[in-house]
Amino acid sequence: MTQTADSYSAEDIQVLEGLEAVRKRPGMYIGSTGPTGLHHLVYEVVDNAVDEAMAGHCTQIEVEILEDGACEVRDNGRGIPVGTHHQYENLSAAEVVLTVLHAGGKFGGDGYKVSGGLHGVGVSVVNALSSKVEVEIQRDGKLHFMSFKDGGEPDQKLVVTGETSEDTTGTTVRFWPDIKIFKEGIDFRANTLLERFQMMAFLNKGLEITFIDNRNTGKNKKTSYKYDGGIKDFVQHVNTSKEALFETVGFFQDQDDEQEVEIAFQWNTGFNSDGIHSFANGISTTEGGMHEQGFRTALTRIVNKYARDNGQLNKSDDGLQGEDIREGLTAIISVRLREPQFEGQTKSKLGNVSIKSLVEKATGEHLRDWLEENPKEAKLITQKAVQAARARIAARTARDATRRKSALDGAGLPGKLTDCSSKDPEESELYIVEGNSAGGSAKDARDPRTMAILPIRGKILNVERSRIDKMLNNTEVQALISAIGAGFGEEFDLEKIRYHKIVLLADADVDGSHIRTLLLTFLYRQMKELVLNGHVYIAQPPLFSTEVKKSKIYLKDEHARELFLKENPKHKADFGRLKGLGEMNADELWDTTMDPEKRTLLKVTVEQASIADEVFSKLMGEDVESRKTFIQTNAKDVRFLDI
Ligand code: 0RA
Repeated sequence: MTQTADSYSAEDIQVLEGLEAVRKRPGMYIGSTGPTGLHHLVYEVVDNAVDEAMAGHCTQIEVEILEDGACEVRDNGRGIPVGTHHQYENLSAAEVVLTVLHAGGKFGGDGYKVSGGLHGVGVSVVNALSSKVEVEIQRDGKLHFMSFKDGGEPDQKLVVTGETSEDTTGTTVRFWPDIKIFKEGIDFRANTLLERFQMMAFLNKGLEITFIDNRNTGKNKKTSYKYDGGIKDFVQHVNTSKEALFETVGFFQDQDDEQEVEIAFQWNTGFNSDGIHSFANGISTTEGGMHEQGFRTALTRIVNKYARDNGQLNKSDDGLQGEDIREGLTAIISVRLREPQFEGQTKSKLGNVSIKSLVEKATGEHLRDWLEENPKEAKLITQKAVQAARARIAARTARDATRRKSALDGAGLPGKLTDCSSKDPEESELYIVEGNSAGGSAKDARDPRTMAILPIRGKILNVERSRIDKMLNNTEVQALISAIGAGFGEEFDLEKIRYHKIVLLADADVDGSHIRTLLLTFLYRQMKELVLNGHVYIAQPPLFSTEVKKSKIYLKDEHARELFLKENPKHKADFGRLKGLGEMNADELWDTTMDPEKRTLLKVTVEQASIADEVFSKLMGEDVESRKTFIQTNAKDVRFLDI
């Protein structure tokens, strides 16, 4: 017999009021009701399954996007408990997990090995923000089912629907995000999800996460991640498209009563000195924090000591600086702790002081031992750091020269820049335009009050493959730095940016996309905060043009062309494919691409900095083959872009 929810008890009502609060202010629980918030729903359910894995009860998680756009998450964990809940006599524990805020998986009390962090809001939040939720539980030799509708109203109370073997356990949660809440759309983006699942698989050694996309766009596409080497594999992955300085990936771990740390590291021959990626309870800490500080401090001390003890630094030599030692370093720091404090602008900086001492002590001891045990690698590391120190000193000279030079250029602005008249960065936009002729049109087209134009000629220098001293000699790079006005590298100061929107405007062809990636790489490597804080955009010039009654009209993309054909079935005139921005005059460029009322700009976001790191290296690094393959297979889909 099935029991239907035909009468509400006082408890039911209380529960529904809780979920109603979530529907009233979704932002408070999932950050936003845009794409980011939408994807949080998936993470929330998957995080619960990962908790099961961390507690040693789950080895496989499968996420499937169904044809109708629903998301299904299956795991082989213990299954959500099905018995009566001790506090709510009218409800099963499973119903409590799905309908009571913060009831999550947290009533097990498994010490600090429970996650939480940003996404620990509970599956009930997913229920509150979905138009329908179905849950299947395998536990105690039985199959159970329950469902909810309209943001958590019980549709079908928990019932036994069949039998299963005693030792088969697991949970399936299927949910349909509510379009009334996610007004911008309820379309999951496969790459966003994949990046996160891959990261989770790296951070949870041996856990297999499979993603299946059954929508038209990705018909039955299946991707699995499973890493038996955990974060050692993560380091290897980030370094795939770089040239490793040596084969070995170093690894150590340590813990005290309250917290634990794992670190994997390897150097590559590149020049990037922020290849440290850190995580706390499986959440990416892009702004760093105490765990990173502890690691950096110990790293600098230990490598300096090793270099002195082994004669690579003489008594009279200056010490190696942290950045010298970090040049070419890829390291993953993963910590787990009881109550992570997330601070900073994007709440992605770990504030717990206690973790600093653990990481510093662990790195001090284990890295010292590792260097002693791996003398060949240790020598390569110290030699590279010594060279980096020399380059740093050369760069300082070059930088001073750049500063003097820009001081001579009037207000320090590059001659090629056509600035806007507004001095308010918040409303000011910098268009970086490929080529002088397109630059000319953009200049005529712009709103001179708020839009500045900087034409960039040819290919700017590939920053992934040159040290900073060489980069600074490049005039295009100099112009970019001084136009934006906030410095670069470690000295970059977000407060000083002269424009809140930096818009890349390049042709929709292969050359254009190359330029765009070069610019993105430059901005990501040298002005990371600009990217992380959402100031970088990509303009979308139309792809097609056609004529209607002798007047030219432009169509944004294939979709727009199809729509147009549907509405104008008699249209037989050709569709020209626009090759360059130069084909449009100033009015057309304004109408189609720059007018804030009509344009679409893609905001560049980096979902997972560590994965982006690998992608950038693939695009820009030493390994020509992997770059070619990547550009060929991803030419149209610029990754880590979100609208
Ligand atoms: C509450 C308690 C326990 C597990 C879970 C919830 C749980 C929740 C989800 C959500 C998706 N998959 C899940 N798997 C488990 C602990 C179970 C026990 O103590 O036996």
